[in-house]
Amino acid sequence: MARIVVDPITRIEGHLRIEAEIEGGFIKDAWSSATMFRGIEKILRGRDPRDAWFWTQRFCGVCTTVHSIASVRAVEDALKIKIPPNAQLIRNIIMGIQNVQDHVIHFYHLHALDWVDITSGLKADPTKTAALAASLSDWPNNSATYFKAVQDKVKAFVASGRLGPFANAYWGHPAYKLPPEANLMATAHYLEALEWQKDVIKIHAILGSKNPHPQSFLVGGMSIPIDPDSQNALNADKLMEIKRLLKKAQDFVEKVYIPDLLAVASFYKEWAAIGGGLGNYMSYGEFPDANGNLWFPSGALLDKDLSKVITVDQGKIAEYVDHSWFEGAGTGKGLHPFDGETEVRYTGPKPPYANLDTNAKYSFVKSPRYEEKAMEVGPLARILVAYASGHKETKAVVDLVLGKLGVGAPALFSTLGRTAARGIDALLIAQQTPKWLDELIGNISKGDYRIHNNERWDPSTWPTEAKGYGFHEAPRGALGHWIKIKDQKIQNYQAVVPSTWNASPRDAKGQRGAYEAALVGTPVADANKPLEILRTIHSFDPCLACAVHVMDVDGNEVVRVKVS
Ligand code: NFE
Ligand code: MG
Repeated sequence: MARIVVDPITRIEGHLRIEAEIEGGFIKDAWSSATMFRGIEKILRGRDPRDAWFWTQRFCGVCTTVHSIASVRAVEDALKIKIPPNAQLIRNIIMGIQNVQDHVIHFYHLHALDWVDITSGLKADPTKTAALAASLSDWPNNSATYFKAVQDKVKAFVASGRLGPFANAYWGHPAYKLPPEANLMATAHYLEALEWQKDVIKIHAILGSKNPHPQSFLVGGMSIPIDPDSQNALNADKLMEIKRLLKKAQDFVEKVYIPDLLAVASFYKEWAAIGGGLGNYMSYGEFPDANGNLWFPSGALLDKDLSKVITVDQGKIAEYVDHSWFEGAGTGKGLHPFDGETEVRYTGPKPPYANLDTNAKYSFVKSPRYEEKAMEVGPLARILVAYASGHKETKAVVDLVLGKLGVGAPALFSTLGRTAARGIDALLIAQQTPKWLDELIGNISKGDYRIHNNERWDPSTWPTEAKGYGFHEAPRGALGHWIKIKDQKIQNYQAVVPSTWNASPRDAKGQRGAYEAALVGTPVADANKPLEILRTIHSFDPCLACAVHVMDVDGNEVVRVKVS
C-alpha cells in the first residue's frame, strides 16, 4: 500500500501535513497533522480581560476579526454586559463583509486552481468565452476584448517563466474537466477578485481603522464614535461609502462568484458523491439582533439527518490530546475549555522524517469533540443547520442552487457541497449586510448614537470570579473562546476554533477528525500528483494558523509529495 505525504498542502494558511494510504486508486485512511506551534492561550494568563481581544486577534491574519469578536463576547458573557444596538449592527457589518471577502478569496485564490487549469485557458477562444460568460450573467466585463486582454496578460506571464502563484500546480492533470473557455473565464475572475477584495474590505478601514486586524473592538461595544457632524466620527459620508462598498460586494457575489461556482460545479458533479466524511455538522449561529436573537440559527446535525436539529450546549464540548503534542489532562478524557490546558510537548520525529507515527501523537492541533462526537464545522454546517431549521432565506437559495445543478440535498454532503455552501453563505450574507447598514442609519437618524456600554468598564465593579464564553460563526465555521476571570485578571483562556474541529487528529476513541474522515474513499488517479487530496482538503478552507493559534516560524519548506 502506498503512503503518500503532502506537506505542506499549498494555498492554505499555516502548515498542514496530510498522510494518506492509497490502495487500488482510492484513499483507505488518512491523517491530518499541524506541524507548528505558538501558544497565545498561555500568553493571555494574568492579563486584563479587556485586552484579550487584541491578543487573540493575532491568532491569524486571514480571518482577522473573528478572534476579536469571540473574545469580547466571552468577556461580555462573563461580566454580563449588554451592548448597544448600534455596536451589534456595526459588528455584524464588520463580520459580514469579512465572511464575504474571505469566501471569495477562498474560491478564486485558494481553491479554484484545484478545478481550473490556467494553462488550458490560454487555448480558449475569447469570443466564445465572452458568449459563455454572457450566458451566465450581465457582468459588464463579459466582452471578447476583455477576455483577449486577460489571455494576453497571462500568456506574457507564462512566457516570462516567472509563474509566481501559478508555479506549483498539476497543470494538465486528467482530473481537470473544464473546457478552455470556462478556464479562461475563471482565470479572468481570479484576477478581478484580487482587485475587488482589497476594495470591499475598506469597510474595515472605515469601521475599524485598518485591515487586517480592525482596531475598534471594545468590551461593552465598539470604540468608533457616531456623530453625523464630525469628520472624525462615523458620519453620513462614511455610511454612504460603506453602502457603496457593500453594493460592490453583493454585485460581485451575485454576478461573478455564484455564476462561476455553478458553471464550474456542473463539470464536476461526481464530486457531489466524494468527500462527505463525518456527516456530523455543528453551527453556533450568528448575527445577533438588538435582542441577541441570531439570524443564522445555531444547531447540530448527526449522521446526515436533516430532519433533526440538535440544540448546541457549550457544556458538551471537550478537547482531547491523545494524539496531539500536548501533555497533562485531556488524555483519555476530554477537558471542557474552561478547564483546558495548553502544555505543549513535542514528541514527534526530528525533521527531516519520512512519516509520522500516527499511532502516537502526530499534531499540534487538539481534538475537540461534541458529546464525544467528531463534528464538521464551516459554511456547509452553517447552511445545513439553517436549511434543516427552515431558515427562510437559506432554504430559498439552497433550493435554487440544487435546482440549477439538478441534484438533491444529499449532494451537499460532499466536497462539492462544501464548496457550494461557501458560495451560498457568501450570497446570503452579502444580501443581508446592507439591511444591517440601513438599520444602523435608521437608528442614527433617530438620534441614537450609543455605541458603548461602560457600566462594567471599571474592574472594581466585577465579581472576584467570573467565567464566560463567546461564540462566532467565522468564515471557516464554529469558533469559541472561553475565559475564566479571577481577581480582575485572566485565569484561563481557551480557544477552540473552526480548523481545530476540522483538522483535528484522532481522539481517545480513535475517531477521525473531519479532514481525515472526508479523505477516506477519495479516488486518486496519480499518487505522484494527488490533486484529489487538495480538492477535498481545500474544500474546508483550512487555516492552521488559527487551529493551533500559531505563526509559521521557519516558512521555508516547499511542497513535498512522497510515495513510499
Ligand atoms: Ni485563520 Fe479562522 C476562520 C478561525 S479557521 S482563518 O474562519 O477561527 O480556524
Ligand atoms: Mg485552543
